[in-house]
Amino acid sequence: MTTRHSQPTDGLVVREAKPKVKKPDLFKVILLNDDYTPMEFVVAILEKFFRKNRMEATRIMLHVHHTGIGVCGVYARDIAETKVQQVMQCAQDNQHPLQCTMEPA
Ligand code: TYC
Repeated sequence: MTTRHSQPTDGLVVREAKPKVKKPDLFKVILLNDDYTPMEFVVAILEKFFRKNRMEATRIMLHVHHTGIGVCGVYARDIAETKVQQVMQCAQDNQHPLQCTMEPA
C-alpha cells in the first residue's frame, strides 16, 4: 500500500490550448463625393476594384453623390489599404479629384 498521492500530470496543470488564430480587424473602404469626378468613372471604379455589378455600383455611386459618403466594402487592413491606393492612383492617373479612404468597421 502506498501513501503517495500521485497526480496524473506530475503537478502540471493541463489547460485547453488557446486558439492561435484571431479574426482580423475589419476596415470600411469609403468613397467621398466631389463635384467633378464623372459618375461613370465612379461606377467603373466600383466595378473594377470592388467587384460590384453595374446595378450595385450605380446604387453605391448615387448614394455617395446624394449623401456625400458611402461604403464600397469591408476588408482586413492590408486589403483595405491596397484598395484605397488603387482607387487613389486610378483617380490621379485620370486627373479626377475622387477621394477614397478607410476607417475601422
Ligand atoms: N458628384 C459627382 C458628379 O455629380 C459624382 C460622384 C459620385 C463623384 C460619387 C464622386 O464618390 C463620388 N459628377
